[in-house]
Amino acid sequence: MKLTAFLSAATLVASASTAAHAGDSSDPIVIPIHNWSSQIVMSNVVGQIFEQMGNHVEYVTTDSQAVYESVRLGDVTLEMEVWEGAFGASYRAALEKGGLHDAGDHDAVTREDWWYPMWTKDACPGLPDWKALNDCAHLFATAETGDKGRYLDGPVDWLKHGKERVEALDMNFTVINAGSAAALWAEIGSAEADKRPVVVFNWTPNFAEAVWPGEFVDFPVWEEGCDKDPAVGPNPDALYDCGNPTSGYLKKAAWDGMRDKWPAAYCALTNISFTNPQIAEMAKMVDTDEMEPEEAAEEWLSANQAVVEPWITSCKG
Ligand code: TMO
Repeated sequence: MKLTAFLSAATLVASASTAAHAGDSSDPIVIPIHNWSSQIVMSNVVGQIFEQMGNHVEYVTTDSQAVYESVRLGDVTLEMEVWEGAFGASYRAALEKGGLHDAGDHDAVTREDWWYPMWTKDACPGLPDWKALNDCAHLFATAETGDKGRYLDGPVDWLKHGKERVEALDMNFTVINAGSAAALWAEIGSAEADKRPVVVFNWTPNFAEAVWPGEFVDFPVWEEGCDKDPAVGPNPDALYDCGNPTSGYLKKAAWDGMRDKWPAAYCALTNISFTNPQIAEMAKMVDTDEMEPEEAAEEWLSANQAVVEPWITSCKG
């Protein structure tokens, strides 16, 4: 295996030892898996790094909002993708209660919001302004939404507050939640043949930007407190009357106990940082190339040895 060759070449695995890092517990590090591809691949990449360091790893599929409570309680050890737009509120709520902490930012800058493939703009040239979108709502009407436009939001656990935003800004749209990320790509794909205008939830970094050129809708600029204080944002009586942050963070979060229980793995976690292109590539391997996430993670690791090595060499327990 290329990965094994790399790791032994880098002398990351102590010769005949199964526990290369004597300081780390032999209990499994519990890594949560959610319902979008980059998170699944990245979590497997990090799990495989930990295993090569001599740790045991267990993956659990969890709700992407409830996970912050699980990390806080130590039932889950970490979270690799804390997206500011989707999860900032749940993450902050857990931080306030105590038990988890910020394990550092990825290099990546993120955005999650209403998005359209570029052909949509031909039919609605005032885009990306949200008021222009609203004036074009009839272009997005379907049998399901009557005379309102259809906005296909993400799965409910990403909690985009799409319905609240539509109300707060008095928009002529009906918000429909997709059952899965795949339903979003199917919606864009089926609109492509006849260049039908569509507006769906999307994010960056993601594989989609390499497949369908497009733009995010510009909503009233995000201000801190827009989800907590009605006075923040253009509608003085409503929450969620702002877009999501346009240059959001992507954080790692860790259970407070991780530092003492698995010090070497924790050290590596704090060093790990993925870029926008790396994350888009991880998503592409699954969503475009149709690889299994574990396999994508192995391939990503073997192709990125030089990236990974500095994250772990300083962390040999
Ligand atoms: C949480 N997500 C990256 C899918 O917006």
